[in-house]
Amino acid sequence: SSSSEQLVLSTRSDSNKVSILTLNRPKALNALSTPLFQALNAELEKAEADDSVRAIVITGGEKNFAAGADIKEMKDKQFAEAYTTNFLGSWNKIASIRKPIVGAVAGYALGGGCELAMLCDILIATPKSTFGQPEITLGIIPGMGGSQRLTSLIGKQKAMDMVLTGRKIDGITAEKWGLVSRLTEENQSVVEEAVKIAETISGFGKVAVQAGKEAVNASLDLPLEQGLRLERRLFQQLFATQDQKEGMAAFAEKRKPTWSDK
Ligand code: CO8
Repeated sequence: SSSSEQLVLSTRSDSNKVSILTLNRPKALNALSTPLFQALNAELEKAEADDSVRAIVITGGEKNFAAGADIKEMKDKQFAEAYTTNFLGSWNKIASIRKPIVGAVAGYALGGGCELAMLCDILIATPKSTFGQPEITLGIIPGMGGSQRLTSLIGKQKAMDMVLTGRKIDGITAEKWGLVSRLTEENQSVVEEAVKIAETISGFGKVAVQAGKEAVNASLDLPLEQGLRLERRLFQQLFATQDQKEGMAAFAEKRKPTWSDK
């Protein structure tokens, strides 16, 4: 099929190390239909399995990230069907990817779009982008982590404000509140900035990068003492890697390290 029919476009950065996945339903503002999410999951699995891929960028391009779950698809859904087919259950796939994921948000990141953005490990947005959880205006609530991840990112009072009033915030506010890692400057491409960050990560040793992601994510699930124990174990284990020897030798010898990913 031609690329215009593909719901998720898959390209590579110049170095070939970054897999760039672009949501491609521009006419529906990248509304997240089940087929779109199946396509995204398939591309994520491919990127995870491909040794040449060191980091992943998820974006909707320079116009819109995603205006939410596909309302037209959900409109007539019944409880029994939603429950027995585990509607939205597969949307958790992205949380199991071990390679780092950088999200690039321009335009709307609403509802499921905001939740997809929060599932990225690092998030770049334009100052004018729009984040929100407007589900309440549709008679529902967030269904893909919006009530949980949003609260851990921005705190209860602000999360309640967004979830119960449907309040939308711009990228500048989202960055201030901790929902976004970095904002683009005027005239910068949000996708290019995200790829640059993914390239930076791609330049480090694979084992340490995976351990860093695992350790930070553990803090969201574990009580502090268990999280610290997991961090210490991972830290100690990294002394069994060649990359630790190389990284510290290179520092001592005032040269650039050459990572072996071992
Ligand atoms: N679903 C389906 N179609 C959509 C969606 C959507 N979420 N958002 C926009 N579209 C469609 C519009 O229907 C329209 O199609 P058409 O041209 O055929 O009429 C086209 O995209 C362009 O949209 P608009 O004409 O509305 O564009 P505007 O610039 O006037 O407005 C807005 C942009 C403000 C973003 C507006 O489109 C809007 O309010 N969209 C809905 C936002 C929303 O409520 N999102 C939350 C959805 S619920 C949700 O995500 C639940 C999450 C549950 C778990 C996660 C699952 C993914």
